[in-house]
Amino acid sequence: MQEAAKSKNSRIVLALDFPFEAPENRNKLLVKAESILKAVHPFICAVKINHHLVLPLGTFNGVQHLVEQIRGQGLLAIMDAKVNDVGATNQTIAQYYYAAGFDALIANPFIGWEEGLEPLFKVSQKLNRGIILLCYMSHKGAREGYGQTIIDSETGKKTLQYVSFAKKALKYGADGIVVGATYPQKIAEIKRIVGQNVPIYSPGIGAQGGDAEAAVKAGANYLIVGREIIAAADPAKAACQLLDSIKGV
Ligand code: O7M
Repeated sequence: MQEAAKSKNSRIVLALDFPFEAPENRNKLLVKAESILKAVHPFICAVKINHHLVLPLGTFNGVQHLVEQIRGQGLLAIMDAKVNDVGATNQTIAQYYYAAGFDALIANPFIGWEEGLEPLFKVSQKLNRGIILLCYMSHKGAREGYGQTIIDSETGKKTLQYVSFAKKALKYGADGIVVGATYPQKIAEIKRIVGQNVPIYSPGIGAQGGDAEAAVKAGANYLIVGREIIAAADPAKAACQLLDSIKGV
């Protein structure tokens, strides 16, 4: 990611999400995705694909073609599967996405290490791909899970769930963590824990109310941005303006 961000001079990860299309019209999504990519690729360093495209287009011969185009433009391709199952299942999910060419996968740390994340990290390290873990999500309900106070299973002490996840991301050697741009104070708090060792990916800019400059100032390394760019009348202009707003911050 560092290399891609440096060569593209951008820390924007495009969330290539589109609203629902009737299944019989799903090819429109591919056309839309290709046209956005063509317009926006000079202003971003990576693309994050979610169920919005995998469900209608499928993986092989579907998003795989997009992944090839993304990587062909010097960008990284991240699959936002929010992997959340038992280890053997996680491993198989990862193998399929990596076979389709994805560079990294997003996973949910609530599943824990043993027989959960461990097999996922193993297969990812073996194939030289990355794992990005959720730490504090951007929506309001995040406080019910990521924000709750827990008794840490290792220390027996009271702590906040997201503080525990940030420490675990460091311990596991995660390639990144996700912290909502809607909570810049939490970005700053988590940054103090992970330092420069685990990059922070921050979604929730614009449509969800988060501010790009505030997120970067608080310590976000990368911004995950969807509707602010994709739903704009001129996506390239929107991406360029967003990039300008965080240059030098
Ligand atoms: O910019 P938006 O709001 O149109 O899109 C944000 C994208 O980031 C969308 O793909 C969400 O699924 C994702 N996201 C969040 O919005 N909030 C989170 O807390 C986490 C993610 C995410 O990317 O998780 C990996």
